Amino acid sequence: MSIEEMLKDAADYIRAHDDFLILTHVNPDGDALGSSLAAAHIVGQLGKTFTLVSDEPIPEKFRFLPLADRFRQPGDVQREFSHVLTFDCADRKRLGESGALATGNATILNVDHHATNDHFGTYNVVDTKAAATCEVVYRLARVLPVEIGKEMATCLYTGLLTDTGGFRYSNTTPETHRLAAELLSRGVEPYPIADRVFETITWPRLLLTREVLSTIERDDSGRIAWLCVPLEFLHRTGASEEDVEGLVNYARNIDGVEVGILFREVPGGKVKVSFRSKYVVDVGQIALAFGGGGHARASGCTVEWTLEESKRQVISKVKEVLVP
Ligand SMILES: [Mn+2]
Repeated sequence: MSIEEMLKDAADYIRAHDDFLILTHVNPDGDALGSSLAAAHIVGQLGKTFTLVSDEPIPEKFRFLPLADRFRQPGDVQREFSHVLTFDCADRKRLGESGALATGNATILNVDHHATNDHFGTYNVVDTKAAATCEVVYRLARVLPVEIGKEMATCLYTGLLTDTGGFRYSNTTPETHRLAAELLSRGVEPYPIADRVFETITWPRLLLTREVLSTIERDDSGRIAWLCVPLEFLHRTGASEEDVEGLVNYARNIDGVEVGILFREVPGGKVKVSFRSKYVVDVGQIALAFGGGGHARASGCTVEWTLEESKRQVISKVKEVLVP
């Protein structure tokens, strides 16, 4: 089925139903929030009701997004839904606890751009060529059609901006810039968005960065570098989980490094691993090998080892891929 046909089916599905549960992945990023909030604007414009749910509170830097205050956490929602829309989520497990708010026989529309998406929906609009899920949601808005005003455009632009790292990553195409231009022409103000999502840094985050940088190591070849975030770092600096976001780039950005990794201890004896690569290594596949997923240049997984054992296992796997 072509993307156009999938979009048409998705549009028919939305038009035919009401009372939607809108979900995205755990630890939502700019694209997860931008795409699900743009969908909330779409559904609202069609005169339908929606309930937005996310496992975690919305990160402070994304609270400016129009309708962000409508997000609830699973514990605040005392009912189930039979019509569900999911965004930027590659598999059902990534929905976290929020996924349990869907009835057993719920109809799910899965809108995404991850290559590792397993088409878990009843309807699936998965465009792996799209730079961001927001790009797919924009096309859905055009197909329905609904008016794309400044508020919806702001949500879409934020996802496009963050998933392309400010239009710098390899997923940036002429289409990405054309869409950005289109959204700007609908009233989006690029400077305050970029200032909030990229430039502004809280004091706890700066303190955390200082600690995390002190853990930097690299392998003998200088092509793999990694950072660690033991639980105590968060306690000591007063930083929150969202403050860890993006720190992996310090490892990736080192001259000569192909793969940057960040190991973050989480409660329950688990370690979250984030991967970033530059040109050759498909870190989406590496993450998949450890039960995670993502993109070729950015991915992640959660393993149930100590910090030390996680480093040993994961780095040895990356070495295998890097030095055939
Ligand atoms: Mn995305």
